[in-house]
Amino acid sequence: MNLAKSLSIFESAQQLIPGGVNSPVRAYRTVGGTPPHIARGSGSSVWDVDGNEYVDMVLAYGPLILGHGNERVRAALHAAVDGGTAFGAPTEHELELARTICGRVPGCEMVRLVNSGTEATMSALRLARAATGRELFIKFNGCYHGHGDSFLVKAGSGALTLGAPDSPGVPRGLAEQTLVAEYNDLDSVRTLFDAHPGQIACIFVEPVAGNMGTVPPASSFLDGLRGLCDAHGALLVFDEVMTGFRVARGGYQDLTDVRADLVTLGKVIGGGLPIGAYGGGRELMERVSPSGDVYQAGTLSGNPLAVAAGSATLAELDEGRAYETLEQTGAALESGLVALAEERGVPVQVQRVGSMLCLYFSAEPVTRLDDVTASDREHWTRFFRGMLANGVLLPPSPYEAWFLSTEHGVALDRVLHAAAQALD
Ligand code: HOZ
Repeated sequence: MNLAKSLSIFESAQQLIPGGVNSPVRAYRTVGGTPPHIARGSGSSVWDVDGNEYVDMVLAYGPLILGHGNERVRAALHAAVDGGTAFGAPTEHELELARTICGRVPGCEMVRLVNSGTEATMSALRLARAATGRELFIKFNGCYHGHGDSFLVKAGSGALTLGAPDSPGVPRGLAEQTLVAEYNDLDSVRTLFDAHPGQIACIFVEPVAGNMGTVPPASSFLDGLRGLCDAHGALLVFDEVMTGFRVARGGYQDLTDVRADLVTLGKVIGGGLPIGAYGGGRELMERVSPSGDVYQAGTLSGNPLAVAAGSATLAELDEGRAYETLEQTGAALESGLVALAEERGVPVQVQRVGSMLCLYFSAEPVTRLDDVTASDREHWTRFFRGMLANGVLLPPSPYEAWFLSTEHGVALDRVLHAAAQALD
């Protein structure tokens, strides 16, 4: 595969941008080789600057649920650009997006728009601390909630990929306020509550862990967290930056009876533009400034372009059979991958929730970070390279979820053909 132009850009970029990239895993440090520098995308495909085409399973790490260049999203963006790109003043379109979010996410009576998932989680944590008057909180080993200081403790995603789940630069005093439990292990959560009675503000959890691959919650896990929060006066925060509007119309809460006190969102609600949001019950959200005393602000929050792309994306998802299509494509990919691996006698786990999934080289189901790190990473790297050589772009890390869009049905044969080569 010719990547000459990508290589030349990458070499120059490394002189001006740390590692040559604006987010760490993009640098391909753990998989080796030159990251293809992308020139354009359409539907399920992207093309790099050397003209190579790939089926895109990265999809901007989740936002592009409609694929690249959806017509409705493009039209909404053109109209927004023509009307003005930022005002630092409220707009009617923000209200429309807030109405859509609150109309679909269970328990979300009010929502505040911010600029990224990281901002959403930082703000939700501040709110939870203020509302409970407590400072400690629980997160799970291998979960990732953006790069806010409090969350860079046993973090997943790029931090885990690059071997820095606990980052230097996070003040020790702050990191000590972050308690870490094991995903899918209620006893580890119970132990923390027992050790810190009356001091834990909230539990932050990805209802499907998507930053150590794809790890679904065990059947009683989320319910158990709800019970523990209620018993100890703590809040339950679902980080749905990844799962929100992806796994179902109202996010993961549509797939469970468990209700969170606060939900953080991002990715899909911006349709590929920078956005984040946090929402919850009215009483809690009214603590946010200026209705309340919990300060949080942003020059570009509720940005007209992001709001337009997000509203168009959510409107498009509501038409036709978007979630059924995503489920069918996901199920076909899952069964295809499993069959290919079985034919070759390669032990794999394909773990999937709707249109997010991950393939682990492991004989056993993956339920927590230890299982993830015990899977065969060298085999995964060979597989990644084989997929790339055969025209399929996966996230360059065994700890990131793969994503599908409503446009990926037509690309399934290409993905499975590549997988057959990559597994040989
Ligand atoms: N939340 C994204 C997926 N884990 C992050 C992507 C990135 O680190 O660039």
